[in-house]
Amino acid sequence: MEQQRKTILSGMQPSGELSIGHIAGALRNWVTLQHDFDSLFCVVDQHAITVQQEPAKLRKWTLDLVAMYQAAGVDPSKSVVFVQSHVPEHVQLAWILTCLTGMGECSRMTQFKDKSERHSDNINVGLFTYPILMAADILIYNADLVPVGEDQKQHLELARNLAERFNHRYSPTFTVPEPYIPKVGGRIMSLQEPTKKMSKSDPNMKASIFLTDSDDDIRNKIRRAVTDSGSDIRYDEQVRPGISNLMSLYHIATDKTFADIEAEFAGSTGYAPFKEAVGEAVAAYVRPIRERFLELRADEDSLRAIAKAGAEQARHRAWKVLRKVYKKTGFIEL
Ligand code: ATP
Ligand code: LTN
Repeated sequence: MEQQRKTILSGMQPSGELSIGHIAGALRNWVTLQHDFDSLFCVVDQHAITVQQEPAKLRKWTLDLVAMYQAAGVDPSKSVVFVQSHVPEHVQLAWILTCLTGMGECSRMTQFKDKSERHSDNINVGLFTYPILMAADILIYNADLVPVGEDQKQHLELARNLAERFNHRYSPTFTVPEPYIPKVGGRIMSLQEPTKKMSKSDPNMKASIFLTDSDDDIRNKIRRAVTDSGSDIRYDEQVRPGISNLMSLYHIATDKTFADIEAEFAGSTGYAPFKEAVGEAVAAYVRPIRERFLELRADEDSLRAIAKAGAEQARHRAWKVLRKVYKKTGFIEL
């Protein structure tokens, strides 16, 4: 008998345009893993409203992500692609998990601390409890593995604790999920401040390479990337965060190892030839993704149809788990 495949789930917020960081940290792995896992990929619009969003932009970015997932290689005939708000069971489970979470557990979250500093005019309760909704996204499908960037590790830890806590308090119910974080590219840094994560919400457009950037934009941004003093190409995240970040991008775009890259540029004078090569390689890597995105994005009916079919499949699965959880919690059946 065929063994049941393990499940993966991941998601991204429709809160801006995706960058090469999203590909490096997450999407690349989704695409590879979808062949061997039962896969669900979600556009987490309910997470996005933890910071203020313009409704029209939120709608646009949600469909952008449905298209971008596919442009990067997610195949909706293999993977379930859906929008979080179409599957209300996530929020329903989140409430139960909220009642199992200590205040201290949420206040320790570094993303909460960062975002509440950046959005000090809107420190809402949703921003605080956000990791509990993320835990619900994962646990409601009994995901085994969650492919994400490094910044999500702490949130995953909470999901694991909540799964164990529920299982212990009631009876074994949830799979305890494992994070799946790439060794290289788990944290792509800003091109302007290489000690800070590259982020879609960075107001400095030169800091991020967006997947819709033109070849020239990409070459120029990499040419102007802030690099460290020195002139040789050597990987050292601590001492040379700028060059190391560009080496990671070069690795993502070409699959060359750090040793190959160091050998390729050994003896070259200054950073310019290296930056040219990185610019060219990243432009060539992003080009087909951008072209495919533009093609897919032009057909909104298809994107909506994919999201609808995905939501139907996701709801079917989510409801089965939620029903069990409701029963164990002591809610009487309607
Ligand atoms: P941002 O701060 O850029 O708006 P985010 O991290 O809040 O982004 P999401 O869109 O939810 O946004 O991130 C989706 C996935 O992409 C997560 O798994 C996250 O870890 C990963 N990711 C985002 N930025 C990077 C990066 N610079 N390097 C590696 N992975 C990243
Ligand atoms: N918290 C993540 C987005 C996210 C997610 C998820 C990732 C929400 N729910 C479930 C993986 C699995 C972020 O901010 N990047």
